[in-house]
Amino acid sequence: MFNKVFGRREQEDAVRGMNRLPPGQSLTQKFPVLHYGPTPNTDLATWDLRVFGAVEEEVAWDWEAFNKLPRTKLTLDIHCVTRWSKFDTDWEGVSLKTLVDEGFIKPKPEAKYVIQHCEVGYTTNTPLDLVLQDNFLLATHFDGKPLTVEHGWPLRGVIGAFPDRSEKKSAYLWKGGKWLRGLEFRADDQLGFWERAGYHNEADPWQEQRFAGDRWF
Ligand SMILES: Nc1nc2c(c(=O)[nH]1)N[C@H]1C(S)=C(S)[C@@H](COP(=O)(O)O)O[C@H]1N2
Ligand SMILES: [Mo]
Repeated sequence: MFNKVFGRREQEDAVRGMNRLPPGQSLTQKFPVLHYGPTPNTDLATWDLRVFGAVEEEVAWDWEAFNKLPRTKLTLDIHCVTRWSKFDTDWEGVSLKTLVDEGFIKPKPEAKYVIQHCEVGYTTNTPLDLVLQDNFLLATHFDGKPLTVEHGWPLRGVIGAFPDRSEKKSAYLWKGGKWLRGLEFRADDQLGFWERAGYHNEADPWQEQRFAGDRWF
């Protein structure tokens, strides 16, 4: 939606005016790379996505099978807890909501949380009802192209806000795991990597839920 002739400040003022800039965030025109630890060397020949825990049937899709699942495109505003926000980002991949709605995944009645398990040990936890919203995607593509390795190729979780803010809940971007390999459904919550390190468990950018136990930043 933004013409390249507009500078960063003008774009930031525009999204603020549309109530799309969460408190304490600033607009970036770049796409920062942010993660802890090394970038994995993923081999698609041995890659799979494992769905396990509180589900009626555990499944593991290899890359070919994953790419036959129904696909979704969406545009999101994404917000990193380190205070950058990026607007109108285009993603393509597989919607967890679609997988559940169409019976590809059958959560058990007691399933209330999902842990994303990633290469090299990164995890992040979310309530099931959050990742069953339309604004969470298992993404293979960004901006019409396969993800780059540093942004999570071949598969990452992504959560953000719709440009019209019609989502019910949102979360900072750390709640989307890059290099995703597993989805664990659970009855009880279990803190993920940053959540154990003191980040807020809910992570709503509109409430500035950056760190656990703090109110002001
Ligand atoms: N596997 C993994 N996923 C991760 C992280 C990480 O350290 N490891 N960092 C998270 C954080 S804090 C952010 S802001 C986003 C950054 O995504 P990007 O590098 O594509 O901008 O990835 C999230 N997913
Ligand atoms: Mo982040």
